[in-house]
Amino acid sequence: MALLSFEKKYRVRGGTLIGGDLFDFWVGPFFVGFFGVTAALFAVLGTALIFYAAVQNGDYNVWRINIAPPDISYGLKFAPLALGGYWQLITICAIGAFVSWALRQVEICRKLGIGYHVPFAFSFAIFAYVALVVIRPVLLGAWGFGFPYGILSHLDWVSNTGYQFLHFHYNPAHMLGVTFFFTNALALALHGSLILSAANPGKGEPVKLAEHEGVFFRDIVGYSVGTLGIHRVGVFLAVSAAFWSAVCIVLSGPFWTRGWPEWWGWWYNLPIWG
Ligand code: 07D
Ligand code: 07D
Ligand code: U10
Repeated sequence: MALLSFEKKYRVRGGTLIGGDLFDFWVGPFFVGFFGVTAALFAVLGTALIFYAAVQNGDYNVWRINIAPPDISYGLKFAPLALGGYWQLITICAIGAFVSWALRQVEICRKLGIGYHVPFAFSFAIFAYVALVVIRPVLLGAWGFGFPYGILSHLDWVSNTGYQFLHFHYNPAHMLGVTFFFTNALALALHGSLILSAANPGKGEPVKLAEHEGVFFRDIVGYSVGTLGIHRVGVFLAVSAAFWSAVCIVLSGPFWTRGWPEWWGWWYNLPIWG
């Protein structure tokens, strides 16, 4: 079915999670929905707050923007706007926008009658963000442990936080996160190149299909995961990367306070060394 006539067929009311017919319509290509409205409101408000707070700080250069969380001394209380309150409001808007976006994906899946795989996967990114700005700060007892909002300043935070644990590469969950990110790139390189090699041949050559793709990998590594399987591998690798990242930062501080190299002491203490 051509895309446009298909759209006409599926663009009918129903399937919303909340509000019934309210906002159950499209604007141009976009489905609106209740969560489209909340996503837009949170995103516009959050972005406006970032720029307003930046101007209050006297930052007119986008690279220098730095909206810092409150000082640790405020604990888990609200801080005055200029002293971290903006960061707190922006965090609320960001979570509101990301969660609305995920729920809007759910509503569209329901309308289309497809699985919830996309919102499931996106929720891992949201989890990683919430781990950084809510879960870890709450466990440590102060919003001040969140990362500052700024292109360069958030890099300073990552570096400083890493060195507080002496050598962050020794964090075992960080190892898993990094390994999954790398494996994810490997899998996408294999998949992208394999599809192009078969489906986009030179001029005059016939297009090849799944059999060729599968046989290539059976010939070279003795196994093909299959055309559906490679997409399962992809989702698994990608969500695992975000999941172990979230774990690695929640462990750092709330559950492990010394340098990460020290964690590996259990290795030297194994009774097998005699
Ligand atoms: C390509 C999809 C498109 C998304 C883009 C990002 C904004 C921010 C904000 C003006 C892959 C849009 C950016 C809306 C504008 C202001 C105040 C996704 C793609 C193009 N980081 N990070 C970047 C965010 C964290 C780290 C770039 C966000 C953690 C390192 C961009 C978050 C840690 C490096 C950015 C977030 C961390 C970066 C490119 C949230 C651990 C880089 C991002 C909400 C995860 C790289 C100058 C990209 C860079 C970079 C955005 C969180 C580490 C500005 C929105 C605290 C080490 N981060 N980041 O392509 O060049 O993502 O930095 O959690 O080297 Mg970051
Ligand atoms: C948090 C982003 C969520 C985004 C959302 C959506 C918008 C809309 C709009 C485009 C998780 C945002 C959307 C804003 C945009 C439009 C229109 C993703 C998030 C919800 N590290 N490290 C990681 C590596 C070192 C340190 C993760 C590598 C050093 C700390 C990953 C190396 C030290 C933290 C990772 C390396 C150090 C991390 C990041 C190499 C510093 C974290 C990915 C090769 C001296 C962070 C949850 C991630 C983390 C994290 C990789 C080195 C410190 C596994 C490859 C040794 C403190 N590092 N790192 O989490 O786990 O994505 O965060 O050296 O906090 Mg590390
Ligand atoms: C394509 C395609 C298509 C097809 C296809 C294919 C592309 C058209 C037609 C072809 C595809 C395939 C054939 C499949 C390709 C496969 C991949 C790309 C990879 C898939 C990979 C997975 C599914 C799994 C990946 C798993 C990962 C990344 C995690 C594995 C983890 C590790 C190896 C550990 C690394 C981490 C370390 C070292 C840190 C260790 C820390 C911990 C584990 C935590 C705690 C630590 C310990 C307890 C460690 C203790 C350590 C000890 C005891 C040391 C001991 C040491 C010893 C040596 C004994 O397009 O369609 O169809 O077919």
